[in-house]
This record gives sequence, C-alpha cells and structure tokens, in this order.
Amino acid sequence: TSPRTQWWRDDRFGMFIHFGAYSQLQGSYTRADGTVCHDAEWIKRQCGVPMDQYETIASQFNPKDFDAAKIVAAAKSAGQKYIVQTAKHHEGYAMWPTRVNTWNLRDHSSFDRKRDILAEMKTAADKAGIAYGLYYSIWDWHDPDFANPATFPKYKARMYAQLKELVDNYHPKILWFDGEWNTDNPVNNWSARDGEELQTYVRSLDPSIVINNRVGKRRVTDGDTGTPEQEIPAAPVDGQLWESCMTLNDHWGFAEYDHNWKSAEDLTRKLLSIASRSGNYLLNIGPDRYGAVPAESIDRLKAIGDWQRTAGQG
Ligand code: JFZ
Repeated sequence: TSPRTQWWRDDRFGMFIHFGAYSQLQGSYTRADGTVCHDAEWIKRQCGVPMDQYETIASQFNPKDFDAAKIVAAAKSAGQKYIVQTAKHHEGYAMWPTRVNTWNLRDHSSFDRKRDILAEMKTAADKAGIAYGLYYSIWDWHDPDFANPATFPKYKARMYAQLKELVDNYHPKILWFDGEWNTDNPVNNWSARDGEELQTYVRSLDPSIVINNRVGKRRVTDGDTGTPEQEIPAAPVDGQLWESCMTLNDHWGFAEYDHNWKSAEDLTRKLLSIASRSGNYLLNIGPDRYGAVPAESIDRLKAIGDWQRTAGQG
C-alpha cells in the first residue's frame, strides 16, 4: 500500500454528501398530467423530466440554509474524519462557480451569487481537521457533447478543465469518480484507456489525491480504492483498499417521503463490521432543497459517535 493512502486508511469513517439541483425537487416530480414520479438524484432521468423544465427547476434552487460549519460538526460528532461531497452528479450541474459552463449553482439558481458552498465546506473542514474530498460524475446528462462519440473529445476537454478548477480551488484530498459505467456513449462508453488517461491527469494535477476505482471499467487495479455500494464485502479483493458507501435511509439525495432511517445500532454495527475487515465506511447525508440536513440524520450521526465515545464504559 502506498503512502498516499495512509491517512485515508487510518481515517476509516467518512461522510458522503449528495446535494445538487435534484435536491430542489426533494424526491417528487409532478408531470403535466398530474401524476407524481419519485426519485432522488436520478429524478431527471428516471422521471423523464424534460431538459427545459429541469433547468427551470434548477433556476429556483436556493440552498440558503446550507451551513458548512453545522455539517462538519455533524461529521465530527459521528467520529467521521473525512467528507466527500458531490461537486457534479450525473445531471451535470456544477455545485461550484465553474468558468467552464453556466450550468452551475452560481449562474443557474436563485442562490446568493457571492456564496460558494464548496469553498465554505473546505474552510470548515480544514478548521475542524477533517479531510475534504469531491465526487465528480464522468457521465453527464446535460452536456450535449457527452453522448455523441464525434463530439465526446470536446466534453472530455471541459471535464478536464473542471477537474483542474476543483483541484486548484478546493485542493480535494479525494476525487471520487462515478458514471464511468454509463450507457449513453456507445463508442467510447468510457474505455479503459479513458480511465488510465484520467488517472494520469489527476496525478499530474496533484499526485497526493486519493482516487476511487470508478475511474475506468471498474477494474480492481484502478485508482486507489474499491467502492462496494450498500454492502460489506465478505473479504477484501486482492488485498485492495476498499470503502463501503451507504445511505442513512434508502436514497442518496434528499427524498421527503423516505423515512426508512437505519437505526443508530444498525449503523454502528456496520461501521464496526467494516472496520474489522479493514474497510472504510462512507455514510451519506442528503441535505434538503434549502441545504438543511434532516434532524434524523444529525441525530443518528451523533448516536454513532456517542457509542464510540462510551463503548466499554457501560
Ligand atoms: C452511483 C450513482 O448513480 C448514484 O446516484 C450514487 O451517486 C451512488 C453513490 O453511485 O450509483 C451506482 C454506482 C455503482 C453501482 C450501482 C449504483 N454498482 O456498481 O452496482
């Protein structure tokens, strides 16, 4: 194992944050005919929201209650030592003031144009001694050049430019890629070569960044770490580092109707089980449309931390 990942291995427990323009819908989309369709961060696609309507919804997005210090405090209360936040999910909407396009939180929202929530998070995380990382989706449903093999190189150039912005502006300690498994681009469909190039590019920007394995074709040798989802693998694959990502309820992004919260006991058991198998645990929160974290999430994070603080003292 490389020195690059030492801190990550030691940290063990992190907070995932799914927050984007989809959060504005809070899990429900009412179609023209009055029927309601449910999904969270996949709502654009799963509910067939037309692009112009999705853009209108995004223009109403105003996460005025987003409170980085509060989120970082919640992570701290749980004993989480790092945070991975969605900078761009599959919908393509950038959560920072990117110069690459206008499909972003500054140029396409009702939010305070002077605020930059990724910068706020980075500052708050630094202050608390928590490592800050970013999720970036390779798959992009908004950029018209993504799905067309003839124009794909133009998309790729914009993606590289956005990644440079992220590294230069927020110095992420982790880049957590996703969507390399996309089905929209029949020719490239994100080849192993695309993945290798991307990994080399990220290393050229900052060799210390920890990269997950969703960078090219899901080969276990890609990136630094494996990413089993909503599960705890029975045994590590070839001694590779791994991180289970899970949600507190049944969705990654906020869904108003989802009250299926896992108990603090269950979550604590999962943390212990993962740690006992040398894995990392990345446990997700989904802030609501205003950026507020559900009380049920805050409570559970604290309860997990309380258990660790009092374990063996009972
Ligand atoms: C992806 C995203 O599509 C999803 O919205 C969320 O961000 C999650 C953390 O990652 O979903 C996946 C990715 C990989 C698998 C399944 C869902 N997989 O390998 O089975």
